[in-house]
Amino acid sequence: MKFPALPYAYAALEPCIDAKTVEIHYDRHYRNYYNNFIAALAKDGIKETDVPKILAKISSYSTAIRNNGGGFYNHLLYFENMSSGNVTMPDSLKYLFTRDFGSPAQFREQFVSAAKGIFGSGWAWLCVDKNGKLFVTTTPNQDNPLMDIVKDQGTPLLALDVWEHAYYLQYQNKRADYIQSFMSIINWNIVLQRYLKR
Ligand code: MN3
Repeated sequence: MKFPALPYAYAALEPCIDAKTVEIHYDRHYRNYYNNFIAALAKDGIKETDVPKILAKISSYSTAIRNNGGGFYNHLLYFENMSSGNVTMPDSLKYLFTRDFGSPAQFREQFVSAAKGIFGSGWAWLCVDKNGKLFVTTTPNQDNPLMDIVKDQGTPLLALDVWEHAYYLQYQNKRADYIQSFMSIINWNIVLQRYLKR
């Protein structure tokens, strides 16, 4: 398992997320989760290398694997589902948002309000459930919707990191502004690909 390359330059998300924040977040926080995950797997002699499979049975693994495996996987999704270009929402996603939330705008409202409502550190998610229905949920710390310990389980399509390290340099306490900026740099093609590949 290699540490994934960042799919764009550090400055690519400016002005929504500044280069220094992306650099520290990717190269220190994310890399630490990756290194600690690999170390925790080795310590417990775990041979399984399929990360979603590990997460799906996280209740039978150590806390170090839960925190760092979650941290690794969540950041993989997060950095991948942002883009420097303005990616327009594919019609098929508009259809799904209309079917399951009422409209793309109503999806957006639910997602933003869920993200704003997280107390402390955590993640906001757009997921798809076993029946193909989309839903919005949140998880604390580095938990995620693949884990067998969370209430709302599903396959993540969109990940938003609301830990302070994701925005504090640029936005300080203004989490709502960071969330609004994030909404304008979503790579909708990746979101759709994840839906189709699930
Ligand atoms: Mn983070």
